[in-house]
Amino acid sequence: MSTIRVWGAGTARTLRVHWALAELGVHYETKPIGSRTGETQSHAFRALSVKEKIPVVVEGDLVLTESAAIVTWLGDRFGGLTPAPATVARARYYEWLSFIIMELDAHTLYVMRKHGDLQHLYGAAPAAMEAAKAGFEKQIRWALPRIESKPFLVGETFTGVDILMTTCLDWAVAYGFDLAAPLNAYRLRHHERAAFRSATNRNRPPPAQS
Ligand SMILES: N[C@@H](CCC(=O)N[C@@H](CS)C(=O)NCC(=O)O)C(=O)O
Repeated sequence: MSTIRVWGAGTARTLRVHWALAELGVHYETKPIGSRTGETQSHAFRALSVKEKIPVVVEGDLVLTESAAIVTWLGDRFGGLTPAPATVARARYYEWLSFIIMELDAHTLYVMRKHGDLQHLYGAAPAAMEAAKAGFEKQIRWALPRIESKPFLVGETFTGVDILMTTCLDWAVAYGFDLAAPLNAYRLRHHERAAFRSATNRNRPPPAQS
């Protein structure tokens, strides 16, 4: 079996991968390169992914990008974090995954990042910022009653979509959203997991060289 190597540290999306591996108890190596450091443009990294984005996971000949795909693959590969294929639980898992990645990550929080903190790269766009904020507030309404009524998003156990949701809710709090109490309680409860704590440590980027 080849050793798994995780490229990337320091962001909510890289945390997802470190957290999944910690939940699964898998030994792995890290290349803790950071975003916006120039390290994603190195020759070595571009040989893996011309997207120039972290996280990336390598195992033998397999090079896998996209945090949600990586978390799901790791769950399937090591037997945990994912419901069995072709079950209703798996359908619900994909429903949550698509919702979180599209409606909370890509269409709203990441738009706010691009036209907020990163506006020197992507341009200032106040109307896009407002629409993204309103979009998050509207979409999270779908999640609220589902999170209010049970401890995990799918079934009776912690799965990969709980990792994705917690990292998005943390991101929303960092952007100043005032989350409804059940959403806040959900994310803080998952912070108590031992795997979250050890993943947070491994997700720390190395100190900047002076
Ligand atoms: N959809 C991708 C997004 C990956 C992404 O945008 N990563 C950012 C950091 S969170 C990145 O590497 N940006 C390029 C850079 O900073 O050089 C995923 O979920 O993995």
